[in-house]
Amino acid sequence: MITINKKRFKEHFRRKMNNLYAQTLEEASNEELFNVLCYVIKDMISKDWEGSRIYQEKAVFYFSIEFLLGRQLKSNLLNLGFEDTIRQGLNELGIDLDEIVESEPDPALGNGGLGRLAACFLDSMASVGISGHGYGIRYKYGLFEQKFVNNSQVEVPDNWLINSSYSWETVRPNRALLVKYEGKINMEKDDEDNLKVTHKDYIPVMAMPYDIPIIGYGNECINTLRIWKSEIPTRDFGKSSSYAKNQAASYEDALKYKYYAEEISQTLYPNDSNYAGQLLRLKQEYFFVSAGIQDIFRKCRRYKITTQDLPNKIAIHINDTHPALCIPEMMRILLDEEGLSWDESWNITIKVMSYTNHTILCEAMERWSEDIMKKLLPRMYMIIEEINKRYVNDLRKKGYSEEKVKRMAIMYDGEIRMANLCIVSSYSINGVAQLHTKLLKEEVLNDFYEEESYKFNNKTNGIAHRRWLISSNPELANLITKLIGNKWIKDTSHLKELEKFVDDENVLNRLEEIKFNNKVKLANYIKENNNITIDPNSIFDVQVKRLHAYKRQLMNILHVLCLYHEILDNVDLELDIQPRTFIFGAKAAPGYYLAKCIIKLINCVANLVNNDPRVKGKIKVVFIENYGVSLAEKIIPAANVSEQISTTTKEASGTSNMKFMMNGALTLATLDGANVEIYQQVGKENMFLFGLSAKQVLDYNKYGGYSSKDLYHSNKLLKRVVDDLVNGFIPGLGKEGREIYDALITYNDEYFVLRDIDEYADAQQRISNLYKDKIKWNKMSLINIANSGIFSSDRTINEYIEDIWFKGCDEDVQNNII
Ligand code: C3B
Repeated sequence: MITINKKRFKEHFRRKMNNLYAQTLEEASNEELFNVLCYVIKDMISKDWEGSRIYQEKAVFYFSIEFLLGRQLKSNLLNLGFEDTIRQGLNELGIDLDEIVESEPDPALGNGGLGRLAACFLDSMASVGISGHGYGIRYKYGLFEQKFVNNSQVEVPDNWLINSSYSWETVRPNRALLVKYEGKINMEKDDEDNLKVTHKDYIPVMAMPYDIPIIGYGNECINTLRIWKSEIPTRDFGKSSSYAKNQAASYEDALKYKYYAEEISQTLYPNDSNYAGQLLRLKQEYFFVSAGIQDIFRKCRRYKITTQDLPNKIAIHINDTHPALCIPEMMRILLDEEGLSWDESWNITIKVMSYTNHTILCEAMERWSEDIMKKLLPRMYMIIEEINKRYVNDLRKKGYSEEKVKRMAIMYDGEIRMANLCIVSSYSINGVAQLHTKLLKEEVLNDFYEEESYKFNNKTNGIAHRRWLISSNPELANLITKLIGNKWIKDTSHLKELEKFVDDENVLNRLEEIKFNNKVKLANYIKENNNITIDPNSIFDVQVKRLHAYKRQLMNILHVLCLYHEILDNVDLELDIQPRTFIFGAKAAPGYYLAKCIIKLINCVANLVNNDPRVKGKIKVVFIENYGVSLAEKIIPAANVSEQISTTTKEASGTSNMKFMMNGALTLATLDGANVEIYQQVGKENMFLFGLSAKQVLDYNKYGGYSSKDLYHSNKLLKRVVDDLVNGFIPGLGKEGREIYDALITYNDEYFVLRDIDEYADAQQRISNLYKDKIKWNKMSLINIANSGIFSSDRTINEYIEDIWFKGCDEDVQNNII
């Protein structure tokens, strides 16, 4: 058990400051104080961290191209149970823990939902106490920092490794590995007629591991997130390749080579749910996959795990298709290094791999050109080709039509479809919410589902409630513990016991007071950073997530424009409008023009509305710059309304919906993604539902019949706000307005904004009416909190463990192995 003693902590802290910086505490900056505290904590956990690396049980390796960790200090202190002692100790040294917390860099090694989910899963794997580790990339630059210049988004590099290092990480040069690109594959038979495969003339890149400890809550489990940095190989490694030797010949070539290697882990691709197909991305994907799989084999050899025993000892999880090359890379090692036959290698691989699909958006599906794969990763290409050949043969033997075979093939028309590769080569395929999984089974992956239905399952996403409630909303967490004890911290199903207090006015008032306090804190932040004064008595109506047309921030802002017109039209009547603050936070992918136009629109409408005295502060619009994990922790606890308004069928799950609910916000939603499951928990009387059903959207997509133009011409209010986009009504909005207008009218409104906006406005009106009845509102808020327990990622991870990782390969899969 890791324990702490205040006196010893203080001594340790002073000593560490002296060791690291040769200075006194008084001379130190907040950043230095953070670094020192971090090293002190690492010293304290080092024994347990070492211990957790010994595998007594099955180990899970979670491969993800993104891990959106957020700051670690507070959540580590919480999980270790050290916060109070350290706070007091530091206090006695004249140091404020909260200031140190704010000076920790926020590693943005992810874009949004997918990366944040991976981070929540790491927290939960450690907290439920399994040996579960992450493999990813140590990007030098994380997701860009967003600035607004003249109302438009400008991207600034996120130089989070200010002094080239991050205090939580430990670099392990003796565990560096080589990843091989390009070159030629030689196949020769040796004297005993065994096939020997060698990779010649490759370009070697060294993968340097950096380990970050992942600390479980209230247990001794400390797992590892290992992220790899790309470098030119050190001399020992260099010897192994003729390439490295030749490159050293000329200084210029050596520089080029350095660039080639280092570029790989230089920057995170800033695309969320959008496939760009660039060569560098494929290099990144193979880079961390190859290093990770080699690392796993090295560990297995060290612990004397035989290849046959691998499926009993390890589980490899492929988080979306970005790490799909895990499959051919594992095959490569089994075939070429371990000398196993194809069938033996395949049998092992398929029993180890599981895969999660995170989206049904067509534009997000990875498809690599065969030519690129062949040139960059010749051995991977060969293995994928063989998997495809066997699979297609098998399908043909079953007598399927050529049409169907074409749809299911891994390789088709010069492209490699990575989702198909994952489906064919894994024993488990899961979606991330009930509706999403249903759509995978019945629509997008229906061919595969009909073929191997037993592989498909659902794992509804979850969130690390320790970070998203206990750490970021301590007042609420304390109230909950006061009311129902602390069992809920380990097992969130206990939150249900809060329902006992649904008629307790004291509790409801306290709930309101806590929300108000959080709103004041957020209002202060917004005043300081955006110089906008907002009223904590107004409804805080929040939409924070990546900017994407399907998420429909556009519908939200068009509705604001409707309200603005209503106020102006009735300026003499003193409309009885419930004061509202519309809060947005969203980054757009730098190349996503429409999304950037929508950002500009929101900013321009904000300026217009906020500065018009006739509005009398009844509505305000705030777009908070640079939304990320740290900001989310401030914004979510302060929200009254959670906007989850995606076009039904398009949002696979959503996770901010769960965070808001757990913090007592009421959800305004379409029945999309995990909103459906929120609805199952609280019923329609405790949330605000509107919009097209999944079936209606699917039918429109299949059979047509939707005309946004007709709606525009038949609905005066709609026509008015859409025309505002192009008639100069919104100062500062130029050609961006036309772009949005075209998306809505000329291109028939792909995401049904105009179709849903009336119902959306009605739902908003219901919200305004209800907010007047504080008791009723607070009751609903309590019911939401009480029923949010199911959305803890501990629940999700336990399901992954039971149904996938520890259960292993189904008999059906085994019987069906091709
Ligand atoms: C996201 C989806 O868009 C969300 O609905 C989902 O909640 C999360 O993944 C987590 O499952 N997603 C993403 O952030 N990036 C992708 N490339 C694909 C999906």
